[in-house]
Amino acid sequence: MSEIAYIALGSNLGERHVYLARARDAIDATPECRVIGATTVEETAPLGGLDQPPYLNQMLAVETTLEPAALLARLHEIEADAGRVRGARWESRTLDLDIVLFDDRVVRTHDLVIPHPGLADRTFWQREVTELREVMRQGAND
Ligand code: PH2
Ligand code: MG
Ligand code: MG
Repeated sequence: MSEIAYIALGSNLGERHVYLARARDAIDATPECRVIGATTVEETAPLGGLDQPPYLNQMLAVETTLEPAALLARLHEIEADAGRVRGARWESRTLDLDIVLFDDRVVRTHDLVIPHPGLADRTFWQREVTELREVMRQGAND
């Protein structure tokens, strides 16, 4: 059975567009994953009160047969391939991949909380989720 995960992409270091493009390709190249929707890439001011460069953000709708924990592990591999160094929380990063939603599942483990707790106060994520749902709803009616 496949489910739809909403994955947020973020980058605020280096060749930001390239990191996002490679991440999209790597997710789609994962045998158990298929990118079925993508929002436009948007530049956003850094959240979190840290003095750091602006982000490029984008959200993907991904059809997957992976369980949430396995999807997270795959996303961590893709982050590592982008040279991501896991430092302090919210430090600037070449690539951040977050699972925002996973169908209607609720997950609360030490490593993973779904829906992502940031969804409540990130208006750009809320807008992106709405955009993707709208596109997929239209696609389903074609
Ligand atoms: N991610 C963070 C911290 N701050 N700000 C923006 N605009 N976009 C992000 O993706 C972002 C952030 C930690 O993951
Ligand atoms: Mg994040
Ligand atoms: Mg993250």
